[in-house]
Amino acid sequence: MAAVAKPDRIDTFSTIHNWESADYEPTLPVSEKSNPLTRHIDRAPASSIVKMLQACDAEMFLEKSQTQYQRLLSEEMVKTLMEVAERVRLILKDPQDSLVVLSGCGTSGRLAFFMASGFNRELQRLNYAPVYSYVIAGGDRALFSSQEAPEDDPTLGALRLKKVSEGKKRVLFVGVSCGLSAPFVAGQLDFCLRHPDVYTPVLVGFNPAHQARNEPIPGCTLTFHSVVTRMEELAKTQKAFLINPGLGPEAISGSSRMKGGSATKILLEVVFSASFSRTPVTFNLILQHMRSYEKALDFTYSHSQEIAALMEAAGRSLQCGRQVCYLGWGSLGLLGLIDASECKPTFGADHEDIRGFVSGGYKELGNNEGDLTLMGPEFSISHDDFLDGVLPRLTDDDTVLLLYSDSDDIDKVAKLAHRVREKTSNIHAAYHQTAGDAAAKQDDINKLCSSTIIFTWPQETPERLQHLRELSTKLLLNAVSTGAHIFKGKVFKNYMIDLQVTNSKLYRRAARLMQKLSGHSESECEEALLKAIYQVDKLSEDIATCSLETHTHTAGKAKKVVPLALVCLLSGCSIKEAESRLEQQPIVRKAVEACLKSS
Ligand code: S6P
Repeated sequence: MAAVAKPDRIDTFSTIHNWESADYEPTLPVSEKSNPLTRHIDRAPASSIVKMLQACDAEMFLEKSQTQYQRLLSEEMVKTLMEVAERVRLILKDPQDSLVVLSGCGTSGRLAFFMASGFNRELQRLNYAPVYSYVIAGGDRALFSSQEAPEDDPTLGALRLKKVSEGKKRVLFVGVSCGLSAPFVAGQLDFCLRHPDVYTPVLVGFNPAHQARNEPIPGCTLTFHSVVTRMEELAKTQKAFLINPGLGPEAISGSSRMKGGSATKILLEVVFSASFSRTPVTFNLILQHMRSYEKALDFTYSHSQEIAALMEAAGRSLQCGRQVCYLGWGSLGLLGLIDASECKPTFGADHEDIRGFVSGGYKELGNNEGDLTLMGPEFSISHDDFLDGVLPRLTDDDTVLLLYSDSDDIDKVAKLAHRVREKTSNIHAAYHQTAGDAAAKQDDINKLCSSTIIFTWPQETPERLQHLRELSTKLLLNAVSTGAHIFKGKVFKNYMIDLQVTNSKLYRRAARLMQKLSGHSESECEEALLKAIYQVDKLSEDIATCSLETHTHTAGKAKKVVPLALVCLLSGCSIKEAESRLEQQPIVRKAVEACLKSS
């Protein structure tokens, strides 16, 4: 990776201090604040969107400032990573009776699966027994589809953890909740704290401890905050660990799949790789490893023009109601599946809008519950499924992106590229190669594609190289899917305007957004939200007294809840009228803007 220029003049430093200052959106934790860097992302051209994303991602690696926030590269953080790596090392020595469990909800759970299966494969390659397990809220169907409701259930979290670790004498539990907010994870951490003879809890998230969610959890005496406070006490004697650096607000407010997901991947890979190393885990080893991700980030964005062009192509497809398909190989393909599945809760997307397919399908994944194909069309994830179900309908209006590297079977990639090219010229590729190893056959694939981003990486150990390529692919896909939805009008300023309202966190976020945009009171906004959820113009006593769980469950069946609620609130019109306005103006941003102007 050659030295790469930083983005021109999005002034990172002045804006950083802006969000870090005590009076910037003071009631919100960092993970929910809006990022000053992306205030106008909804109106920016693709090239500027990419620059904004780069500047936001670069915030992950900024050194500690004078303020309260720990950073990824803070001394304290690196030391904690060293300690956790040592704990993992103990587990590796005793695979029979020990286990590392990774768990989380949504993207955090998907990455738990991604890393547990990746590191188990690595252990097998080195002739060690596998020691990693994962738990995702909602089970394996949540790996590829949006299942937000189980996130609210702490008892379920604890039960799943208990089940997966049955009979083990020593368990290192790594709970990931970017916002320090998911009750599912709080329940698991609490379970660990109540069984310290077996479990050592590690919490990964990206808010300072005092910003952990303090909202009461129905049917339970815990809050996430109360669990974190107990962990802080135990952390003093290394009976629990907190890995919670501040990364700065997400580019799209609250979208923790972006920086939150990237930092989760970086931190855990650094820890698990260090635990494999034959030499003692040193401060510099950890620090250098983290720095290699920073370089990978800069290197990825050195292709910003090509990323912007891809974003535009994907945006055009979504704007005309067509599809974007990621066709990937190995772990890069899995990242495509993950990116695609996140679009539903974030942008209110249909599962057909952006889809991922991975070579080998379930055979390659090794997930707990095996082949899920029969669960419905969302769970058809192999290239064969793509050839059977999607290819026949492809046109030039659909965008196809191949994700592969020099370690994949290039003949197979070429074969699939030929099949796609017969149906659409709108085929693109992101290809990773190692300097000096360029494959001649890859040229044939290039010729079939209207664009190819070639990432040429310097020589590295194969595992580390793979991790860096994965981060690079994640950043690329996050940029493409976020940008494409911005063009489709699913972002207003830097807020997701058509988010799903399918758990308590999303419900609160939606109500807050409505208050912010409309200036109406909390109760007026919540009333409008409920009317949109239940599709009524007047709230009955029954609805008003239902539990939040019932509201979020019902919201799962409705579409465009937040835009409908906003249009009704701002214009005073009925739900029917709001529906017809949104049908006439499917660019949600414009429909809402029109109401804001006339209100
Ligand atoms: C975020 C994504 C969500 C979150 C999930 C868990 O972009 O859509 O699915 O990953 O809500 O969040 P957290 O804060 O517990 O990691």
